[in-house]
Amino acid sequence: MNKCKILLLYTGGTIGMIEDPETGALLAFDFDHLYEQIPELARIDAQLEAVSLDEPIDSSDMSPAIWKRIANQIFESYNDYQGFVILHGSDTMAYTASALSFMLQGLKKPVILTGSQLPIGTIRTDGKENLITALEIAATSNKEGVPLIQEVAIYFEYTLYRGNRTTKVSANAFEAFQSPNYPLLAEAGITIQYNFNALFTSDYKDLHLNTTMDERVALLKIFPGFSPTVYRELFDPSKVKAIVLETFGSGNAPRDERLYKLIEEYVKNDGIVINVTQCFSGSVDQGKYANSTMFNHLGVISGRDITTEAAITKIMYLLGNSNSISAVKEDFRKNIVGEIS
Ligand code: ASN
Repeated sequence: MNKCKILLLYTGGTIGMIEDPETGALLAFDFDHLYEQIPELARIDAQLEAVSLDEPIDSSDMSPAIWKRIANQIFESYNDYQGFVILHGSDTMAYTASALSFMLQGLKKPVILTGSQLPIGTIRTDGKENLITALEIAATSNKEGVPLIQEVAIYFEYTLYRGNRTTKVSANAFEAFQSPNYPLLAEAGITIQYNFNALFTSDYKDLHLNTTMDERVALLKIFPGFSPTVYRELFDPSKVKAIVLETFGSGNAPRDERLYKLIEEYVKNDGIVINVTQCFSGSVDQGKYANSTMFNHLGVISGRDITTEAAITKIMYLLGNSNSISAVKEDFRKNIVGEIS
């Protein structure tokens, strides 16, 4: 029987890093190093092919330009593989997973990001298990040969998450990710238990590629003592097309006349403001408290239970693909790829 083919894309991250002998700092290393460290890869029940970014990066250097390269690579080789595994640093993995979910719509095959907290060469590395199980999940199909996972997902520490619902929660723990507002897609124990009801399936017949992202977006976190005048420059729609505002609790902000006026003027001139919560879990509910009713009057869009990572990449994607501000606003409210309830 023919083994299924999986494409492994190596972008960098701790998984492939080694210590600089002079400074002790971790540096991204080339892909051969990774292969040498995991001889088990040769025993995986799938035919593995690998490609690497020309220069592997710490994921802190991730950018929309690299998202575009990754998405193009998957789109161009889509028919040749049963699934795709992306090795990626954990720091910005949730952003990349979110961005790819918007760029590649209509997936009928898995795109699974994984990485590690400890380099693959270290004895207690989490990288081996993460990579081997991610590959196994990417190679899994049902009795009819249809891939089980048909979306962008993150596999980390025995757990498979919807990519655009995840957030990095720990810089140290092996359990680096969580998906606070959406159930787990699968858990790996002795067997891999899939949560079939939680898996995404697209209505599209074919894969659609849209890689244009508008980077003229900003992220602003409210805090007690927040002084709106400090941010006056930011509320300039000729420079900043959209602002994701991280507010308190269910979407509340100080009842400050200066903030009200800034947003009012900005929205009147076609700026878009999206309200997301600073809380780890739960949802924005504009109008629940008096301190959020102003957002409804101002035409601020409720991000409901979307993650900040998904909100940023979704608005970049929508602005990149439409010139109509009203269409962008309308589309932001919609659930496009399972990113919002
Ligand atoms: N700095 C690393 C990265 O994101 C962290 C990691 O992969 N654990 O590339």
